[in-house]
Amino acid sequence: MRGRFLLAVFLLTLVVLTSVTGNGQDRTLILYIWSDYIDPKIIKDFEKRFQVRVITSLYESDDDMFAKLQLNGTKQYDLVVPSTSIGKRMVLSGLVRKLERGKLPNLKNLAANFRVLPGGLSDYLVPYQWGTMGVAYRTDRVPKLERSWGVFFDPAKQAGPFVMLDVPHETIGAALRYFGKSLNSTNPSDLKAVLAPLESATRRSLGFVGGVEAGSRLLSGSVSYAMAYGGNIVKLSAENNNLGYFIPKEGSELFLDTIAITKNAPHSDLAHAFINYLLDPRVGARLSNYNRYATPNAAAKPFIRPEDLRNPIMYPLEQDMKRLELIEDLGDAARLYDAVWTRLKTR
Ligand code: N2P
Repeated sequence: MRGRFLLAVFLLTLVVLTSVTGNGQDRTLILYIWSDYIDPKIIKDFEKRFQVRVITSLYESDDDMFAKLQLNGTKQYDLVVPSTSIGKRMVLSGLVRKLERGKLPNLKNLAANFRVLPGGLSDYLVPYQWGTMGVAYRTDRVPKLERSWGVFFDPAKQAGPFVMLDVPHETIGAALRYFGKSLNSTNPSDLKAVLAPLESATRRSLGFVGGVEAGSRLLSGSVSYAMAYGGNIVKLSAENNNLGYFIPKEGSELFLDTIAITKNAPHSDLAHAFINYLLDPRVGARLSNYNRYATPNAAAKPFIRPEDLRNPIMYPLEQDMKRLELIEDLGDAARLYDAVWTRLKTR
């Protein structure tokens, strides 16, 4: 009798405990994110404050993340950080879930121009960071590097060893801009036209690498220039003052990365709590102060390093803005890019 009573008390305690720890969800949160894209201190503080453990898993391109999520990853991860250039496909493929706005009161901190994303995407994606892709180079080696994508795509303009980004839309997009096309072109003849120059660049390059690796290659000096993400180069400049970065005269890419909750997130409540935490003004500032990418969070601006707000690599000047094009979702035309990519990878 006594044993049964104790068992009942034990079970009741268990029920009460699980309900206060969040709808039966265990206290773990699994974040799948681009490498080197969050201040580890943000994670530690969140863990402490919410009494949870955050597990991070890393990727180097939206394409890799998308493929992994399609392979049952929506149960494996709670949060992902897709660029809007793949956001629509993620929604249409059922990889992310609708946000519960009531759990995200800090959405009000977003700057007005980031509050509503086109195509109803704001129901799923929350702006995380924004920035540019361009050319990073060693100022001690190629101080006069021509401000043109030609340094990759025209053999006569090559000025030393280089690497390109291991991300189809970005690298093919750069070639499209060099030939005066939109980096979001879905016209098969544009893609056909850039194939040979891309093949030539691939042969002459030291290969395709992720953004973080591109930075390391520049630091080590194994390449003189590379396609790279601006914020990453600002960050590395603290270690080496021989790094430069520019937006080629033919124009380049502007990106908006977001954070989203996977369709079958095992810890959806915590995932909402994490997004809301990131949107706090001070936490949002910490994110940009670490990553050196621009913030979409208006309330975070007062806490951002003043010299960063003046840094044209992070917040492009008007003249650069004019040459930047938002990288957009290619939809079904992504297949055209994949076909080019396969040709480059299977030479
Ligand atoms: C972070 C890379 C930025 C991602 N390491 C660009 N979409």
